Amino acid sequence: MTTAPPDRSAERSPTTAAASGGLSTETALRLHDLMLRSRVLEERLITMYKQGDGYFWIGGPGEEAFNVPLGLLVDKGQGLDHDYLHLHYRSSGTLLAMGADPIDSLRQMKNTASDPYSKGRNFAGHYSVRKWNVAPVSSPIEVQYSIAIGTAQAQTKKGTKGITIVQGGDAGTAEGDFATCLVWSSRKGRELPILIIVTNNKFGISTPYEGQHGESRIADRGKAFGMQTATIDGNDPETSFHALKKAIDYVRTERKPYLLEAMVSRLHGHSSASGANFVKDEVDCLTRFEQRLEEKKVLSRAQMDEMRAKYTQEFLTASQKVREEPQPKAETIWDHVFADKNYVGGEN
Ligand SMILES: Cc1ncc(C[n+]2csc(CCOP(=O)(O)OP(=O)(O)O)c2C)c(N)n1
Repeated sequence: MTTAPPDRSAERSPTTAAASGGLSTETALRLHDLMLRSRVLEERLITMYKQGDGYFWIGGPGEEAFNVPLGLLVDKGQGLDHDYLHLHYRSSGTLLAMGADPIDSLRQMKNTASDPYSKGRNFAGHYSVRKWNVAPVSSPIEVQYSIAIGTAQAQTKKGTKGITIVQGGDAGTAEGDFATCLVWSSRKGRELPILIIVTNNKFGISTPYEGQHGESRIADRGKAFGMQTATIDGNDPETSFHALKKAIDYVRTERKPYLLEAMVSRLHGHSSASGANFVKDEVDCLTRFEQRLEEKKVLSRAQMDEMRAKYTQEFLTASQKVREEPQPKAETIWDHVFADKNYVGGEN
């Protein structure tokens, strides 16, 4: 399968025209293509789960407008000179924007031996890519916030331009790991280059955000630690793109933490545990963005429908291929459990 979104810029009007507020037409098209691709990928994963080609689904429909710009803006690479990503289980848009092959997400859903993220061990959305510094996604929520301190400290010690980016949900910020991250990243004179992201979809599993938080904005908690903070509409790709760029530039240049809260939607509920059906009363970032692109005559409805049909067919074909791929062999059960080398220390 191809990983790079097709370049369709030549099909349309001047490429530098503002397609959507402050975004160039090229960027708007790139964001749209990746958001759509991520959405269709998640729909395929849900279908696979419902057809018995997987045991559990959890993923990112509703977070694309934020997660795709994030993937486009990171400094991708291996080692301390590049950015480290400690993501959560809704980060498919970020991975696709970084150039991940969507078929690999299907492989993880089907738990095939060819799954590059966990070799068939973990369930959907648990990405792990050493060559891009994507640390393994953890099922126990929010632990990534304390793990992220380690890569940020290593980057500081080595004096690199790389930064650490950590992301998790709103409910998990009630846990100690989040507080640990705030404390360790902001010690005076020893600040760490961490972009701390909270994607706030206003729910834990079934616990509503209202009633669980004394603060009205999670980002405000960073102020007590002297951090730069922002709360943004994460359903708007343009807002997200600019806010992420500003935050990433700040952390990279100042070598200090930044707490960014993005309000997002949860478009298929929490996971397969809550049915994974489409939720109609939440803002759909893709629908909203497509309406804007249509109004600005950047893309027609027919073009977008055609793209969706193409991706739907592409992922259906990919899921049929994955169904034929073997599961891990029983004798490999102890493989990939513990690291056999000090990879962070540079052993390869
Ligand atoms: C340490 C831990 N406690 C509880 C759970 C069960 N659990 C899984 S997802 C989830 C909700 C997390 O909500 P939030 O942090 O807001 O992220 P969201 O899933 O909404 O993106 C919970 C409680 C878990 N996986 N790990």
